[in-house]
Amino acid sequence: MSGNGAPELSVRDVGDLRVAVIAAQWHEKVMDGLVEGALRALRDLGIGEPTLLRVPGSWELPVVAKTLAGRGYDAVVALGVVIRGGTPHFEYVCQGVTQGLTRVAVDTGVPVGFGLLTCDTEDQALDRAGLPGSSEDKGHEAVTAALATVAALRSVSEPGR
Ligand code: RBF
Repeated sequence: MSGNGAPELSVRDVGDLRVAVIAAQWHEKVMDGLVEGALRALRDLGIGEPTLLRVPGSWELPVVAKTLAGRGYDAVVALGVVIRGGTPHFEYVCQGVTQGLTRVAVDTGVPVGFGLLTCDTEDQALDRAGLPGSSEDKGHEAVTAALATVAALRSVSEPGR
């Protein structure tokens, strides 16, 4: 799956939202890019004081996302990087995290931005990390998508406005 075809989202009137960003710590340089992209997106959207929480690895993202979703955040954004190694761990970690984050969003109704990179190589991950020279900025995209989803849900919960 490539990033080709990603939409240009326009998100407005979200400056009042409470947003939490959860970031794993494996693959530091890539994570630095993802976190910076996410925080830049939040600044651009007028969200001045997001919560940023660091967790050890991507595996820990769902449990923290679920807890924060239950504490009144309007959106949670999960960032992590998993690089394929020589063991089957890659598949297990990616599936567990993906299914866990899906469950959090669907079970709680709180949009979860999916900023988990699952890559064969570190170079691929760097190319998606929003760093100088990267072709994609997945941290920024994950924030924008989560807030666009909150805005979409708001528009149906207040019909006619
Ligand atoms: N966490 C990541 O965020 N990215 C990785 O690439 C990654 N690779 C791992 C490979 C193995 C073999 C194991 C056991 C764990 C890995 N983790 C990785 C850590 C995982 O997300 C979690 O933090 C730890 O397993 C502790 O629960």
